[in-house]
Amino acid sequence: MPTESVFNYDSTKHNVFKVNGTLFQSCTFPPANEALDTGKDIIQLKTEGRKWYVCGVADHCSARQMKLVITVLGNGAPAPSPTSSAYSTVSSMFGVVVAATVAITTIFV
Ligand SMILES: [Cu+2]
Repeated sequence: MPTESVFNYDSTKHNVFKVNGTLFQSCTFPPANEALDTGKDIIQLKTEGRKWYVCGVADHCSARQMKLVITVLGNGAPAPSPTSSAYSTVSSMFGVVVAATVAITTIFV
């Protein structure tokens, strides 16, 4: 069941790091060479559970809450975490489209 998330953003202004929950909370980034920076990054959501993503540019993560949690459900369908405080804030910066097998859902519009 192919499920993927597409991050659309201005690659001159932002990037995307996949991080764990601890790094997410503290806005700590992996090495720069692990950044996704094409402006249209496709991320495979193959395992269930929470996935954390942050922008590693300047203080976007800490100051602008440019961070995102995606919760992949057991049936393979991704769902945005409704409890994420980043939800509405990230929305204006990252345009994220999650394409599932049966539906294309736009979150963070
Ligand atoms: Cu950013």
